[in-house]
Amino acid sequence: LTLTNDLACALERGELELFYQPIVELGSGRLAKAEALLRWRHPRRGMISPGEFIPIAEESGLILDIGDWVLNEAADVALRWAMNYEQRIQLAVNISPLQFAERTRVLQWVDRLATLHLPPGSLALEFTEGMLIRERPELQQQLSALRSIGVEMSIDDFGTGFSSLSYLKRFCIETLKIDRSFIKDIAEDATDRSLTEAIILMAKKLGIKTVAEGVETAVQLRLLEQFGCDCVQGFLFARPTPLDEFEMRFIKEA
Ligand code: G
Ligand code: G
Ligand code: MN
Ligand code: NA
Repeated sequence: LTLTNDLACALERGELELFYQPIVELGSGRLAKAEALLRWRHPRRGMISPGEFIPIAEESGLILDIGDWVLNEAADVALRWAMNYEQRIQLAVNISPLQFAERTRVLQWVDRLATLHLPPGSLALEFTEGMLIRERPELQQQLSALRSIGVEMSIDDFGTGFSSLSYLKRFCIETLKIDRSFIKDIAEDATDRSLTEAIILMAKKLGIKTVAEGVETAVQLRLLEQFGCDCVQGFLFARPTPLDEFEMRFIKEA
C-alpha cells in the first residue's frame, strides 16, 4: 500500500526515468532502434524495476499519468534525435492496454504528437498480443489515427500470448518482437529453434520486420542471422542505460 502511495508522488518528485536499450540491425550492425524502459529511483528502496511497479500502476490507475509522461518524454527524445543526428533511430515505448481503454486519451496523444512533426517511423508503440485480440471497434480507429502521424506498431513478447494470428491481418503491424523465452535456449533446443525460424519466415511473408529479444550470446546471434531475423536486442550488445550514456556510447555525431 505504501508503495502505491509513493508511486502516486513519484512523477511530480521526478523519480521516474527512462533507460534506453539499443536494437541492432543484423547485417549492417548499425543501431536501428532503441527501446525506452521505465525505471523508478525510489528515495529509500533504490532502483525499482517496472516488473514490480507497473502492475501497481495498472491496478491503481496511475499507469495513465505515468504512461502519458513516458510517451511525452520519449517523443521529445525521438524529436531531438531526428533533428540532431544523421542516423535514423526509431524509439519504441511500451504501452499498457489500459492506456487504450479510453478513446479520447489516444486522440490527445495524436494531437500532441502531430505538433512535433516527427519524421514518420521515428516513434513506435510496443504492446502485447492481448490488447489486439479483444474485439473493440474503436481500436482500429485509434491505431489508424496514430499511424496517420507516422507512429509505428510493434507486438511485444510475440509468441507468448494467445497465438491468434488473425490480428496480423486486421491491423497494420510493422514489427514482431520475438519473446526472449524462444531465444534463450535457441542453441540447445530444436523446438525453440524451429519456432523462431518459423516466426521469422511468417513475418517475412507478411512484410513484417522481426526483432529478437534477449540475445545474450554470439551463438544465438549467428542462428538469428541464418534465419534472416532483421534486428536483435539484448545484453550481448548492452543493458538498458541512462539517456546520456546511451547517446555517448551508441550515437555517432553527424
Ligand atoms: O526493463 P525491465 O526488463 O525490468 O522491464 C520489465 C517489464 O516492464 C517489461 O515487460 C516491459 O515491457 C515493462 N515496461 C518497461 N517500461 C515500461 C513502460 O514505460 N510502460 C509500460 N506499460 N511497461 C513498461
Ligand atoms: O517485455 P519487454 O520485452 O518490454 O521487456 C524488456 C525487458 O527485457 C527489459 O526489462 C530488459 O531489461 C530485459 N532484457 C533486455 N535484454 C535482455 C537480455 O538479453 N536478457 C534478459 N534476461 N533480459 C533482457
Ligand atoms: Mn518491450
Ligand atoms: Na518482450
